[in-house]
Amino acid sequence: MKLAVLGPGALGCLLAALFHEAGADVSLVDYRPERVARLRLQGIQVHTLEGGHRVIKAPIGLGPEVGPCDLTIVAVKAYQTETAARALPGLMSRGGLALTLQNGLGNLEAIARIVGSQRLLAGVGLLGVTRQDEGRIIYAGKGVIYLGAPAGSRVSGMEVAAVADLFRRADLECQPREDIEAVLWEKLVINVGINPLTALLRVPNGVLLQLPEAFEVAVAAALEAQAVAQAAGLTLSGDPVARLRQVCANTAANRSSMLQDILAGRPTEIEALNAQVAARGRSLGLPTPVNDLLTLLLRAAAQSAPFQVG
Ligand code: KPL
Repeated sequence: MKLAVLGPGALGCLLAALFHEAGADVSLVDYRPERVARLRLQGIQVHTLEGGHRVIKAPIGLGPEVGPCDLTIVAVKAYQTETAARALPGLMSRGGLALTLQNGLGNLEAIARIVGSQRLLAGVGLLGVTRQDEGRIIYAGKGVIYLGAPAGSRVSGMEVAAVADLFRRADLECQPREDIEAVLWEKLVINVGINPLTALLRVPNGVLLQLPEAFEVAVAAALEAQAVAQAAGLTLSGDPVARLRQVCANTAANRSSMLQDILAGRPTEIEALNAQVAARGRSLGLPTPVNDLLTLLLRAAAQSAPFQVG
């Protein structure tokens, strides 16, 4: 099976490196020729928390150089999905699959607008991986990847199982799920609580447990998201507040992806997270004042960067 991983961020680099090490026919795909040249030269550098360090020379190329693949994994930030999806028609072979392993909502729809929904897969990754620099990542913790065929997809259970096997051969725990949309929402419920609060307050995830007011806001955002999911007909498992607490504790030292984006001056994924909850709540007649406000604050935080003092 020929694979492409679209996007040389933290997750994209990790997947390309692990698939390559497992002997898969994989290429990391980027759209910037200068970065492709640099990454080819330096390889993907994977660091672990235990001090491990390896350099993996997985093939890296522009979309047209890589050509049609049986499976293309979309691993770009949510705000890049529209642009990245334009490479998919050239990367998906006839009958090829596209799998989004991105945060938030709206990615499936953006990809389906370009290549349709029949050959789409959705996934949720709970891996701890951080981008340190171009092509340099810290693989902080193994975690499970859930995969499934979302609404509108015609991908069969056997095909999902084959993709899950591919991940397992690359030493990645992977479980097929029939309720993948609920799984996407379960992660979203956590992200809409932790990500904006840690980004606004510039604290690691675990600190939210020591700041009662901040945690209260995170809980309120998560509960609104849970209510929207339920109103949309999804059944989410577990208690969202307990899960929020557990994720803050389990990832205590982690800088959330949104905090990393803010610190690096990059756009954030607020539009795929809290803004999606707010928009979907609005269309269901469900008020989401906390998600509305967090969306505005994160947009304002991004706009205020050039004017900040100190
Ligand atoms: O998914 C995450 C993110 O940072 O985007 C969490 C689970 C909050 C871990 O940092």
